[in-house]
Amino acid sequence: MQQNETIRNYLSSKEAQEHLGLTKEEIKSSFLENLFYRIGRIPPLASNLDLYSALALAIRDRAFKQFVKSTTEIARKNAKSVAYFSAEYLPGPHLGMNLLNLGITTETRQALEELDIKLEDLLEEEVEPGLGNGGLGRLASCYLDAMATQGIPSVGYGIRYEYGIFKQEIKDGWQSEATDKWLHFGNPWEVVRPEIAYEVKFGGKTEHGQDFNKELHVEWIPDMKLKGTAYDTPVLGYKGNGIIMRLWRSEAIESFDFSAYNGGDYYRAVEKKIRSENLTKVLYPNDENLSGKELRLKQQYFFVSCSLQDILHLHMLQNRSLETLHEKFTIQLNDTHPSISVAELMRLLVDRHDMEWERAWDVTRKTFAYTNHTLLPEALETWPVSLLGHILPRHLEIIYEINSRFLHELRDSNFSGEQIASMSLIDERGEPSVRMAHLATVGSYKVNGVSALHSMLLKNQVLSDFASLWPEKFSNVTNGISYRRFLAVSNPGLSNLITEKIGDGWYTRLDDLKKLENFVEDEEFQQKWTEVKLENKKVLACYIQEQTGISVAPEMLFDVHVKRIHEYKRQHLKVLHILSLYLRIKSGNGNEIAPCAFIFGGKAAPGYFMAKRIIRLITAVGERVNNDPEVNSKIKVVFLPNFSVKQAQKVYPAADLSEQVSLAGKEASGTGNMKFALNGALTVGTLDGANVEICEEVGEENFFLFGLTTAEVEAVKAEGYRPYKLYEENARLREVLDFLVSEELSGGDTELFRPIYENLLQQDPYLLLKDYESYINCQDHIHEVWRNKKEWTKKSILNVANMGKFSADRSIRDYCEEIWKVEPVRVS
Ligand code: CRA
Repeated sequence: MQQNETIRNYLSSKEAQEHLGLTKEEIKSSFLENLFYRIGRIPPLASNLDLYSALALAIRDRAFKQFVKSTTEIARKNAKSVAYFSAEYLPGPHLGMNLLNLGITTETRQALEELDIKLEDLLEEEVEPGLGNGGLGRLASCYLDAMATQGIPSVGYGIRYEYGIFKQEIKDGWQSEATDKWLHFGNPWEVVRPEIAYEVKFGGKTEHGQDFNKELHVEWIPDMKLKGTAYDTPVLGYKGNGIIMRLWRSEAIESFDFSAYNGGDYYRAVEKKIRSENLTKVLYPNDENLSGKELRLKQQYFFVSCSLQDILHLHMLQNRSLETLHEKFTIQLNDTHPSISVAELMRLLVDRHDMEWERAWDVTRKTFAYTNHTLLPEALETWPVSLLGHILPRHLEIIYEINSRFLHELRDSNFSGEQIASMSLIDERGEPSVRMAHLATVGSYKVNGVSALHSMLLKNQVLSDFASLWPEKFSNVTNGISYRRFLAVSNPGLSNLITEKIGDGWYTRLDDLKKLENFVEDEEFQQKWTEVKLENKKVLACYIQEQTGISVAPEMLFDVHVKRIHEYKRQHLKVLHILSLYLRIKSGNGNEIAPCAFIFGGKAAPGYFMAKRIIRLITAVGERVNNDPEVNSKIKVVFLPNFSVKQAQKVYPAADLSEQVSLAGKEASGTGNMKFALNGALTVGTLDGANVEICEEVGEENFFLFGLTTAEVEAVKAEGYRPYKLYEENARLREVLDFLVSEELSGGDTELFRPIYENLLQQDPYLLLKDYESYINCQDHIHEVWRNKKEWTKKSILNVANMGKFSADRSIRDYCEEIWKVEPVRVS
């Protein structure tokens, strides 16, 4: 306590304030100091990487300072905190964001200029941590940013993968995967905390017996132990608080097995170390697809166990009993990946802290809340009972106990035998397995979906019986994004133009953007708006040229489809559209088509056959189109390799049209859709995920809607969908589909795209053929509107003006008010 007092006094002292180093001179001297003393270089000999690292270290220190201030205040108030449990994060580059959050971008640029260094060159040096697959990981990072900004006491817990999401290269038109060595040149943003480490056990058996007081006691005797060490990265809020992302790295408890070493068996001695470190080596690159691998379950348990032990430790520093845990902590489960937490917390409370089962269950159920991010059956996690029991024998017993009590409850209510079997935590059909979504639902006080439509479907379909049992448990929090990253930092042109008109209140007051509506008819403003977009398109065109060798004219309509490659996202529907244009131009009917660049980007899971074929299809279409002088002044096709947050920040500002064309009912929310619209792109989309709400906000007249609704999709499927019939009936569609297996497209190998062709004709699980006509007509309409530049610009302005709802700050407010009941703690 006395130490806290000292720290507090220091932090509020003049000396500490001065130490913030926010003037140009202070930034310069801190930068140089870091360059000399921590990097060991002088400017003339320093590489850009050295310079970047020195600047990053200088900024990181300021970021930690904000964190220390916030933490001191939170501790003083003993305030309730949020622990966000996520197996994935995609923070994106830190430097630009941290400069913005500290309010020192201009000062830093000037300080560097005086040393003949360009800030932009250093920003380019940063390698981002690719610790996630896509939307879910990026969402977690947007939420940390929003929690920090709003002063929500919070920590983001996760895994420090040594190799993040693979680096995608395109070789002969195919995706190839290379390891992502993001730590190769060091990571100036993190601090390792060797003293914050916890032991984690695996395997072995349990022994049930009595303790000294003759109480029943279970002992878990593992066959392997390792430790998790904390690596902290500060996450700054806008002009204020700081929180941390705490990632765990697995290590051997002892770095050498000395008994083996002394016996002369050196390799056996290091084997244990290597085995332990392997656990957090690599991220599983599957987005919305269960990997089912033992190592993946171990990773999940590892980070959950470290994080829960950390939380219990922190709780006990200030509180006397774990019975009040839920009053001081709420834990948000980011999908089911961390859902083994429910059993682990029970184990820690009951086995380690001797709490009675009922009491522990009450605390557990009041501590966790669960967000579901997908309804796709192949993404709903289940673990074979045999595998779970082998790795976590005690947890399996606990899950059985939870289940037996839960089923007992159900039997007392009016559920049928069939319903009870389908709600059970154990799926007994086939090989028995544990349904992680059920474990998370039963063990949480709240369950939410990520858009209004998705939450509704979750409640009415996937978890409908649970929703009828506990209606008050279910809610919706529509996803949101960080405006500061995806507009202020990544699109300075547009962001300055907006700020000139309405001030910079929009950085934190979401609805401020609405004021832009007052300028929608202002011709000068419209003019500037188009100029900014054109500038951004020029920058992207250069980047495309650099990365792919393809030249696109900035005046073309930039029609962009960037996201993970997945059949349900229907990148191949876009390809069918492009092929229809190609054939139209070739047959001399292309006059109505506006010059257009189709830009794709996104990674395919390495084992996902169809997704990889779709990439090959896009590159083949590109080769055909871009090299045909008859068409290439009208259309161009680009596949940008290695989509990442850093690359995304270049792409969104330059897009005219955002493709959000998933089959209705399949995309839980989407967040790319929000980032595009925030940067003034118009959306062509189905009524899926958050598209529904975006369309509502910006108005149907400013959104290009097409395709079936979820209800229509269900009806089509119920009737017995026959895609082949559509192929037979629609000559234009037939021509396009047949082109897929033509020699002309595949360069002679007509088998190359046959799997896609057959899939569409025989099953078409995502109803591309059904939505085709509606999509093509919508695209024709888009080209018509595009020709009226003024109309287009007005729609673009209105899109940005109405994006307030989709700020992550709003989402976090919703979580705080409706789920977490956590109050902000602000520092000055
Ligand atoms: N793949 C959904 O598919 C959603 C994000 C974040 C996803 C997206 O529609 O925007 O989550 N689901 O909520 C997911 O990861 C495990 O499920 C995604 O990113």
